[in-house]
Amino acid sequence: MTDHRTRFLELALRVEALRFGEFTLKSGRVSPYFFNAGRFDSGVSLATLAGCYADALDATDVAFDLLFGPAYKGIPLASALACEYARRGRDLPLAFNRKEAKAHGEGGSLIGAPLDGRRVLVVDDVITAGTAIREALATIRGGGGTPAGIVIALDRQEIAGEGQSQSAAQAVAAADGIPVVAVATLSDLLAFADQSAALSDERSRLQAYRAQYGVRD
Ligand code: OMP
Repeated sequence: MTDHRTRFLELALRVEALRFGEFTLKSGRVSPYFFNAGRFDSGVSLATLAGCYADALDATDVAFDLLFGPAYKGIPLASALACEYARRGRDLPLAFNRKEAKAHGEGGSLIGAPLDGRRVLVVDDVITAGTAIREALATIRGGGGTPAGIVIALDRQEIAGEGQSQSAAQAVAAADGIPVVAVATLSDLLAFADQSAALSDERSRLQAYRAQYGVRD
């Protein structure tokens, strides 16, 4: 497993962004694990996470010239990634949205650098069925930007619905021609769990969940 995956999974477990138990997801599925990006709640944990995003992106040839963080959880993630790129010598424009459109002041739902004519990278936390990501793509197109890629911390590698063979991330990539880059996937988590005595109890529950809702990669 490449280094940024291991660093990310170790960090996520340490700050309890990755937890095991019984969780009802937005899709209604009951999952034996949950990823809560809100737990990256300090400067060091966010900066370390941003380094993992940047390393995952560096391993691809996705080209972009603006970072977009969808409200709410994408906002600190995209901001931290912009700071990480600045540290690496690249000053990227940054934008995000608010969920409630504002009629007064500057108005509208987009904040930050203008999206017009820009190749936009969506920076978000997790993909399950792809609903949140599709909303972000629509927001970017509505603002005149061209979605050029999506980066997430965790790809849960789940099919969007019954009878489908692609994961939600694969479906978005195929339908929109937009590459999805994940720092880590459920497969990576399973490989990590194989090497970790502390996660030995979780392994079979994760495998059973993947057998029901997941795709093979
Ligand atoms: P989809 O819109 O189905 O892709 O699910 C992504 C969203 O689900 C995230 O933006 C979260 O609101 C939430 N979520 C998590 O945060 N962590 C998980 O491990 C799973 C979910 C989820 O509900 O599927």
